[in-house]
Amino acid sequence: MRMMTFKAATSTAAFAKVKAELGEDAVILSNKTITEKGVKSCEIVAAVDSSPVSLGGGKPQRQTKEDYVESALQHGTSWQREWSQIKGQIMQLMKPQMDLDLLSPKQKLAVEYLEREEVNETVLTHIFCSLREDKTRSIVHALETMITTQKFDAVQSPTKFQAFAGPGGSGKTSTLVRLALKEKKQNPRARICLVTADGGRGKGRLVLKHYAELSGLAFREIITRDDFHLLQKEAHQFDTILIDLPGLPNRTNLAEWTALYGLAGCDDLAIHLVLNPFYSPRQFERFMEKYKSEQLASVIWTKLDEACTFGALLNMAFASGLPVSTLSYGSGLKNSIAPATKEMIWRLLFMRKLPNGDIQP
Ligand SMILES: Nc1nc2c(ncn2[C@@H]2O[C@H](COP(=O)(O)OP(=O)(O)OP(=O)(O)O)[C@@H](O)[C@H]2O)c(=O)[nH]1
Ligand SMILES: [Mg+2]
Repeated sequence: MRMMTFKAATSTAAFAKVKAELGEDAVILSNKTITEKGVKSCEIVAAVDSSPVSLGGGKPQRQTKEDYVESALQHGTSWQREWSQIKGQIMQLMKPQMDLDLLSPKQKLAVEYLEREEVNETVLTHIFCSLREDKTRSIVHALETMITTQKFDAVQSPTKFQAFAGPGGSGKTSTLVRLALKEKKQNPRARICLVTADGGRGKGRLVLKHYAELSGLAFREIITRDDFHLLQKEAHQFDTILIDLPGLPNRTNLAEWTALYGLAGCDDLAIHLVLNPFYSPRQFERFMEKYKSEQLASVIWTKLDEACTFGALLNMAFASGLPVSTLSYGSGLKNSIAPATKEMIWRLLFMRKLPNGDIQP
């Protein structure tokens, strides 16, 4: 057993060091906040079984380029990739049966349109099957059950903690600030607390602190799990607590992160996934895996004004089953966000019309 102590400004940074040094199999033995010269930081003690990996024992052999390729082919196919290969093969088998001439001309046109809008094959197959049952069925009817919307209403929500997760730069901090300011405007007496868990990254923290001070909102910081426990203790003072999560390091997934900071066991927490429509299909697959969590409550789509197609909204809704709560379509904090409705999503999909009425080229 090899045991090591790691110190960093935040748990995220300390955890990244654990993974880099001890690898994926490291076990966390303790995780606490320490204060040195008045500055709070995180200390993690982690251990890993140090028995030799090589079956042959002795000195590990130097790997050649061929070894790397061989090893990638042998071990790189995680169950995800295998599943996506199987899915691809099923789709290939389905394709000859997906004869669009079996649909009415109007239905065929709609399916072809959605294909151009980058709706993926899984979703198209589902739509095709639904339309084939009834030649008079409209495309909107077929799509109706595939996507749901749910307004983000933090103050009215029975869930006190609302966290925002998503890839780096997707618009988490801006969305949180926009929603907080909107809530405050609608309900000036609402007791709103803004929380940054983005300690290591100066910008998001400063933005939140600035808007909290400007709008008379409370501001807190989570550096380690102790801070989240403290926040839970004072939660009764607030109507809603909005938490800005950091973009997670490459190898860390949301479940690991929430476990590390003590958020995972909190049943008073909803996490909203902030995404942009223009990521590649492979990236979406990766995000599905990285951000998988039972605490996920909705998807927030941002940067709609920078997208050319909107098929991703449908693909994600179908794959995750999550409702869409909010749409954002501008870089400013004002007039750039709207609660999602199905009509807005149909207009995005079929007319490329943003919630403010602008048409995307
Ligand atoms: N065009 C456009 N820009 C947006 C939108 N939402 C956010 N942005 C911009 O995207 C950039 C990143 O936004 P942030 O809110 O800082 O993103 P983040 O996810 O918090 O980023 P990290 O904390 O670094 O992971 C900023 O310049 C925002 O102004 C949007 O809907 N449209
Ligand atoms: Mg941020």
